[in-house]
Amino acid sequence: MGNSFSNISAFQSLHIVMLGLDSAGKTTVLYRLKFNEFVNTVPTIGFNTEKIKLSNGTAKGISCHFWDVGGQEKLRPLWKSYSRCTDGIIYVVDSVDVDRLEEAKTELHKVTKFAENQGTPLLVIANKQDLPKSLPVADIEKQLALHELTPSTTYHVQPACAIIGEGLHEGMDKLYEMIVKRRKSLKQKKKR
Ligand SMILES: Nc1nc2c(ncn2[C@@H]2O[C@H](COP(=O)(O)OP(=O)(O)OP(=O)(O)O)[C@@H](O)[C@H]2O)c(=O)[nH]1
Ligand SMILES: [Mg+2]
Repeated sequence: MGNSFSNISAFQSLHIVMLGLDSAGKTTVLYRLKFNEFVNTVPTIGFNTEKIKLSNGTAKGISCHFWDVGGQEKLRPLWKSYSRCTDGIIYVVDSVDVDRLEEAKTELHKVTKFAENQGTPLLVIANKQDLPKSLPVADIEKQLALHELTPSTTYHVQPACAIIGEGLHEGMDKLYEMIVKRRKSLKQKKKR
């Protein structure tokens, strides 16, 4: 009772959208969180959706409705409607795919500029940290130019390996924390 997160009820579902270039690992993250085990994926044509009750960390017990949208170029026009008015955006990046970091940056900045996404908390998952040539989070943060995002966007960059699930619960805790803070500040603004 009474911790700083208690104003989001365990019965309330958070609406989370997961975006990122094709093959970044979004669907692997989704099923890792859902089943707590590795699930072999195929490229997503369209989207996957799952209701997941978080089972660990400070966000334990919180229900999330995840939308995992395919990242192939032809599917990216869908991102706008799927990210509209969500509680949080997860952006998954392949930490080894250095050649496409610029493309990942351009697509991310597009998403955060949509009017409906202003201020939506952002969790960047720097995925595939198990691979030897993976870039560290500081480099990913720099290459994605996260400091250039609109000032109202709060973000966190989480190193992770979706295959074994490392870093995912820490990342969800951070996202949850940002969502709670945003709700509090919106509530206070309404009161004024
Ligand atoms: N080594 C390693 N491979 C990973 C990791 N996460 C995902 N993969 C692999 O990356 C490939 C793509 O993963 P997906 O989860 O299908 O990628 P996606 O982002 O959903 O791709 P689209 O559906 O095309 O947008 C698969 O072969 C995964 O097994 C990770 O942390 N480490
Ligand atoms: Mg997928």
